[in-house]
Amino acid sequence: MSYLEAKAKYAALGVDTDAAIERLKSVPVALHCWQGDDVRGFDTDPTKPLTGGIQTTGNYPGRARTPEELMADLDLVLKLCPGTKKMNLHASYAIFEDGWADRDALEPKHFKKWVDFCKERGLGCDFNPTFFSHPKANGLTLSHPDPEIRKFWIDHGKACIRISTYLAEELGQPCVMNIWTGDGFKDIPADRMGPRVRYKESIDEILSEPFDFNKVKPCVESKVFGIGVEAYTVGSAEFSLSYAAVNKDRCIPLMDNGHYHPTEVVSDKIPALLAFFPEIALHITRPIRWDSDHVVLLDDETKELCKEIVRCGGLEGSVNMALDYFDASINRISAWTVGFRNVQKALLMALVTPDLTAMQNADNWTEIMVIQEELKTMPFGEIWAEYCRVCGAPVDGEWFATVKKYEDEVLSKRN
Ligand code: RNT
Ligand code: ZN
Repeated sequence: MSYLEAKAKYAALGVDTDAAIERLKSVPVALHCWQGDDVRGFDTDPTKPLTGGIQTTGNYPGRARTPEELMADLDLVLKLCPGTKKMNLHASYAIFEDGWADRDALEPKHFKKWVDFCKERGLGCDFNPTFFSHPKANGLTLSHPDPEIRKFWIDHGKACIRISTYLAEELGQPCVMNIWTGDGFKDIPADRMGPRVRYKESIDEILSEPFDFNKVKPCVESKVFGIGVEAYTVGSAEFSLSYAAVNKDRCIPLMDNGHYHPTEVVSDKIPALLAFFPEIALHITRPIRWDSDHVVLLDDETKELCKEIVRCGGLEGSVNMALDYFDASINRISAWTVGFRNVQKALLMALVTPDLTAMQNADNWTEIMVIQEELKTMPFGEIWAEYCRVCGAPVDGEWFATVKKYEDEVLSKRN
């Protein structure tokens, strides 16, 4: 079957596939730099383990060890993925050209090379303060009872606001700045309230750093639990959502679909939040039994998530999309590419799904079921292939050989 034949099939359902392709092409999705090096970054000892309740597992050869290697790897991923990409950096990816600086002393100049990278490729850039993998991040950061430790991390947050402003201004696109900490306890706390009050006050202080909300979009990301912090998470769902609701003029809520109880789904939470917030942010990942951060697949929940984004008008700017996963057990370029392409696929699939709202309102559930089931065997692959061609990206079946070649020629030479 050709694209034209597939297009006609969708047209019979009232779907304009050309318009869907055209729409998706310009929607930015943020690509996380941290898949390339197992979330190690460049500012601390790379032999030290990740802390803060997150973990990468696996030891596949070829991890990027330097900014140059990470950028080269990213370049290949950018080429292999259709659609509009935006970079997503962590503060720990600072590049020190004239001496190391600790997290509380980071400056825009430490991200100049990333700005050059983004400019040359026409990319915007999102940003994340890094409240983990650091000697001062031992269990608690922004909610720590010691005012000096708290101040260190507040200063880090403020530095990150200034860096986010720099990224937004240099690149001419808003910078989503996500605040996530792994603050929490392994076992039943004696005091659940204290850390939360301190966390709230610390975020207040960070956000007292002046910024333009049209350029810098601070988010708070919630979490249910992390490895080593199983009993209590300071920035729980209720805490983070309430914080964002009360501070709507300068903060937006971020949902990571690995951060909820296993039967909860973020797809359903998107319209719930958009009924109250003009803007939300997402970390798209794949949890297996816990926040395992596996590569995003084209599974039912990814499709449903993207369907809600599209249905709720999220492509018009109310949903800031970012990927967030890290698998160290497979080729990292492939991990990045499969996940990014899958999000694009799920979004395109949603765009070529007929809107059945009128049927729902007429209580026509029988027909909704019939159509939804039949949609599953529509020739979507042809629409996807056309999208890849329009974007100048390889179609399915055409990109993996490039990754293999890069593995042989470049990645396998790293130790
Ligand atoms: C951790 C959060 C957080 C991180 C990144 C590296 O559970 O999902 O977003 O994955 O900031
Ligand atoms: Zn996340």
